[in-house]
Amino acid sequence: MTTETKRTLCNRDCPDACGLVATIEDGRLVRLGGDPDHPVTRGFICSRTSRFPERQNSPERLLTPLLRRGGGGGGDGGTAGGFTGGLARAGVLEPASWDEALSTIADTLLRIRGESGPAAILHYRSGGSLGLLKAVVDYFFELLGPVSVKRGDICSGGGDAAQETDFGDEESHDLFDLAHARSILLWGKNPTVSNIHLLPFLRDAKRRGACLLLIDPIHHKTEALADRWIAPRPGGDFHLALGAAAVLFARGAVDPGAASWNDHFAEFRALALSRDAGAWAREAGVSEAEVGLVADALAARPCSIQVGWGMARRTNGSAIVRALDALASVSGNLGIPGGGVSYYFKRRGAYDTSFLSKRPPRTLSEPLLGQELLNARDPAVRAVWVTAGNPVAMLPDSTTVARAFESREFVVVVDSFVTDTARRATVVLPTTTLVEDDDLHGAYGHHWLGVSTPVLAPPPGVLSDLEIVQRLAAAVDARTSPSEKKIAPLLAGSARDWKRRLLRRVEPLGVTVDALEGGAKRNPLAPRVLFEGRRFPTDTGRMNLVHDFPPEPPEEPGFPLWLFSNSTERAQSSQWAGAPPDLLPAACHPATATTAGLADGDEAWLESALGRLRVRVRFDDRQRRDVVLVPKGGHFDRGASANALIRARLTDAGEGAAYLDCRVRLAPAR
Ligand SMILES: Nc1nc2c(c(=O)[nH]1)N[C@H]1C(S)=C(S)[C@@H](COP(=O)(O)OP(=O)(O)OC[C@H]3O[C@@H](n4cnc5c(=O)[nH]c(N)nc54)[C@H](O)[C@@H]3O)O[C@H]1N2
Ligand SMILES: Nc1nc2c(c(=O)[nH]1)N[C@H]1C(S)=C(S)[C@@H](COP(=O)(O)OP(=O)(O)OC[C@H]3O[C@@H](n4cnc5c(=O)[nH]c(N)nc54)[C@H](O)[C@@H]3O)O[C@H]1N2
Ligand code: SF4
Ligand SMILES: [Mo]
Repeated sequence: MTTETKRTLCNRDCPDACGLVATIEDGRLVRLGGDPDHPVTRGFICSRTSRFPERQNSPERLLTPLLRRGGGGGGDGGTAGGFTGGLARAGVLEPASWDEALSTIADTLLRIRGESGPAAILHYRSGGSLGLLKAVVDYFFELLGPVSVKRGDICSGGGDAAQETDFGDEESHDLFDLAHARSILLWGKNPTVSNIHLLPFLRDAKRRGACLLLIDPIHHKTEALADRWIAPRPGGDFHLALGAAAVLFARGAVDPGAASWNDHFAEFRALALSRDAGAWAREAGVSEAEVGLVADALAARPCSIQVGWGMARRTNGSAIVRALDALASVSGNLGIPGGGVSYYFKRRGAYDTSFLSKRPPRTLSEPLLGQELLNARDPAVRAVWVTAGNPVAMLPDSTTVARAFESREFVVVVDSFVTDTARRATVVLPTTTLVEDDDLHGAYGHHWLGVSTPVLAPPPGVLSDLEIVQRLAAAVDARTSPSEKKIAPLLAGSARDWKRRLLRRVEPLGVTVDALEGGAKRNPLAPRVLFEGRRFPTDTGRMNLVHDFPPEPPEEPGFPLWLFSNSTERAQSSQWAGAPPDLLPAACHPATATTAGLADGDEAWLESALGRLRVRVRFDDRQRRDVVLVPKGGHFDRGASANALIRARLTDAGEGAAYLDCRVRLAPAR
């Protein structure tokens, strides 16, 4: 038996971008662990990726292209048992050769482009891998078209827009800068599940005596780490933040220079003082003492506000993040070590993707994709290509998304598994997994850059996204007239060549492919102290304080509970470690369940105005009585995706998806 260990980097949609150590026995992946030499990974990884060998070695892994054949008859209803309902799309997905699959794709995309123009094709790319080389797939579609692409961002659109509006830029304090914080506000953030490499920094801070507050309507494991847990009503954070600002103004604890580096200071002050702390507390669903605790933490400078990515997925979510930005600013916590309001790290900031022209093609709103696909005109969307995404399970109003995919003339899905989305495709192309990945990475939770290098060669018949578009480009070129510009030469190059090209900006600073192959390097362009001197890249050079009330989501009579569909340690979005639960677990306060006539362990209906799902009730007496919690990322065809209940609605800015403004009720399943 031969055993070897190899290093690579995790490409998953996760803030941590861990260094990985893979153990290979006789060509088979048997273990994945953390790289002890990576400064943030520190030798440990999450449970979902340590269980990745099961996924890598799964018999369900897709190893050959699939092509839908047989137009007549009903839909195939999926390729395995256990699925609810059939598909509207006729025919069956059957194995095909790459030549046949790529010829079919080239012929069809060129025909649709010729008949309806390139905008009739949509390229939808999501976060299955966050590798920077996926930009080459974008490049292919730009050269073929430009085709239609998505607009907005379901993940962080609301928060991104907030920080760009306030600061003129979006970046976070260095992770290691937390060592200077005297207090830390974990605001809508659950690092125990979704950002585990923040935990050692939080524990260090606690050992130094820093105070840690957790602000989240949901009880979760991170509470064990916090000095206090404050549970506002869902979406009540704008009021909580303004309440804390009111306390700071009333105490005279606002930074005396704040008026000089903030625009709209007077308006913000007037807004904060439009109520007293007690009134703000009532509207936020917390006690006045809790508002005081938040103000105390901010006044104990330096205070670092760590903002979760999930919280802004509300119709007032962008305004909430703006209120936190404002709090950090007026309390004097910007531009100093240990302070800041950290949301997103600029993970692409070091890389040069200027080969993309940024020509604006036709765009469709990502959070509204189902309706947008069904309604687009001049031209209608006839073909969709999906890279690294599972929109049928993961986008809101997934029933409409499913219908939209089933009714497109031509759908290509590139994935390593037959997902809810792939099941609706006309062609499915098998691609590499995270241990076969060959790419370049940044992180949205720290400043370290790295490369993934295949620890295993992909199985025969499996190609990377890069190889797929390179081969498809050749097939397209062979079919276009000699006078038409050829695409393939522009996409040529190995993964390593493309890494080098993307590293052009930081190469002179010592960040080369070779260097990254030796271990992660800090992004040399990332500042040590953000907004030093309190200068901001806005038009005025000053920070822009929020001063308007955000909209409140409409009430939905008959649906008294708020549905949370939060990250779970058992899954990476729709990719489960091990089998997904047969029945979606729904956690709620015992009183909430008994009011609906339900006992612990009962099967129940979870109903929204959009539809219903069968769930299993789990009592949790630490939760608020107005919430129900299910995991993010269940399977749509198994009747286990929360997104079948969630309306497709935009956040107040940034075209994010307001997943969390979902009102539901529980009812006995009879
Ligand atoms: N294990 C695991 N880790 C993941 C992922 C995964 O699927 N599984 N997904 C990855 C991805 S794509 C992303 S974007 C990140 C997401 O990372 P997070 O932002 O940490 O994830 P969420 O669980 O969506 O939300 C975080 C917390 O925000 C809270 N929250 C919701 N609404 C409110 C509110 O109104 N006020 C307050 N104060 N808090 C609120 C939720 O209750 C939750 O505890 O995680 C990444 N990491
Ligand atoms: N209800 C609810 N819904 C949510 C959220 C929520 O909190 N609640 N969170 C939202 C958020 S934050 C996000 S980011 C989205 C995530 O939504 P998606 O990005 O669609 O996430 P995944 O389910 O991980 O699907 C990614 C797919 O990519 C495939 N893949 C992996 N690596 C590669 C690769 O190298 N190439 C290709 N071609 N495919 C690959 C995987 O097998 C997987 O099927 O979900 C959103 N949906
Ligand atoms: S998913 Fe996140 S925590 Fe898990 S190994 Fe990958 S980067 Fe690390
Ligand atoms: Mo995300």
